[in-house]
Amino acid sequence: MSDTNSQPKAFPAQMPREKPDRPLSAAMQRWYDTRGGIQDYENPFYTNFKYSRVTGIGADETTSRRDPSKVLKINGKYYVWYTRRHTKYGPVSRDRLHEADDERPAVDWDLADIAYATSDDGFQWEEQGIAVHRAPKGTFGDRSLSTPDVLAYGGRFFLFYQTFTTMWRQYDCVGVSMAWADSPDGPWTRTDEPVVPAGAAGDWDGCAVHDPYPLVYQGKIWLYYKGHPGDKTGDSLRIAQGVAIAEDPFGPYVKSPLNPTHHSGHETMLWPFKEGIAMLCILDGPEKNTVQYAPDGLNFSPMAHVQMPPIAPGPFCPDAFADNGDGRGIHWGLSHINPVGGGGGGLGFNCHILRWDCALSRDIVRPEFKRNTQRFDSDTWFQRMVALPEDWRARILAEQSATDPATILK
Ligand code: AAL
Repeated sequence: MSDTNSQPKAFPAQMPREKPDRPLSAAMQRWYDTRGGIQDYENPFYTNFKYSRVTGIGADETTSRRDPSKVLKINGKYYVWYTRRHTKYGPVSRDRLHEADDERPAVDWDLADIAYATSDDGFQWEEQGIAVHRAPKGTFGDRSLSTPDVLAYGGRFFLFYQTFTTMWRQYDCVGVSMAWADSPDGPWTRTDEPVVPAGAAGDWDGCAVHDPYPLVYQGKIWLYYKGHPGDKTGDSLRIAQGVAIAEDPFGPYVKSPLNPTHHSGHETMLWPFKEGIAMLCILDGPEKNTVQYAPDGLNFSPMAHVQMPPIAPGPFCPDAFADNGDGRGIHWGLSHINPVGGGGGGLGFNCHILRWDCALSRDIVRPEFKRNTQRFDSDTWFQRMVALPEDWRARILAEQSATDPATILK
């Protein structure tokens, strides 16, 4: 029997609200210091994501729909804008990019236009057609328009999107341009000139400005974006995020001296939260799969780890342009996913849009979303991207037999 008197005093079952004055491990200290020592269920930045199929812009044999914008609700209708590709051929595979031509897209978001859809309930959508067409051949923006997001400002609507001219370029190098309209139904006028160009060669965003994402904050337009330098080999910063700020939707957009404002994440998704800006960090970088918060819109810290976040999300964010210092959060949105077996090229490589719901709103209580119940079943573990590829097995067996020493017994 152990002598309880010789044991140090155990940590209490009831978590002290304040950081207790006692020896604490590094993890316990960090929990109190950086996240207030609160559990997921009381953390406003923690959520699960639950997914639903949508109609109208869901899986489609003939058309790719991807990169949905944030969702607006105008006159009782939800609106979303997205990349739409409808080509005779599917994208060529990544190692045969030179085979792309006027009919053969290089990638899924090549030879695309910006389309939009509306919905009464956010589940059943009706595609309304193309909002912004590619420019005529031989002019700026003639190759592809993709990855749009929307700003409502001064009684007008603005769409920002990646604008590819001539051929899709290696490393996805591209800048952003825009179109504007007096109504969300258009007609849209393309400005046909870069509004946020890529940086200079050697800069963190020297090749690409991707995923433009406008919010109104501190009296200005904050256009968050993802940038990358191009050459993805070596030690270069691969993917990071930054912001360019303007007083007028038409610009000029001045890149923040603090850029990159983040080293992690992929497609941008941010929303006003209290006096600051919250963001979902997905897919890439050391802080992937986190929800982050910046009280000043620039200096982000991880507030919660999440599982299986949407990979290309746009939230329903009614106060994205309100700039009232009292962001209410979000509770649903859209994203795209890759097709079954997708990853390569070819016909049938069509991304499609789905819906996600979550609990990141200050106005809706959803305890079910605050519990981590994600214990995935075998379909998940053995899907193509997760299972060990058959042709790796021989190599792994060779490595294993060459290197696995016997267990050291003591
Ligand atoms: C997405 C986005 C941008 C890229 C491509 C289409 O995940 O980051 O939009 O260019 O992939």
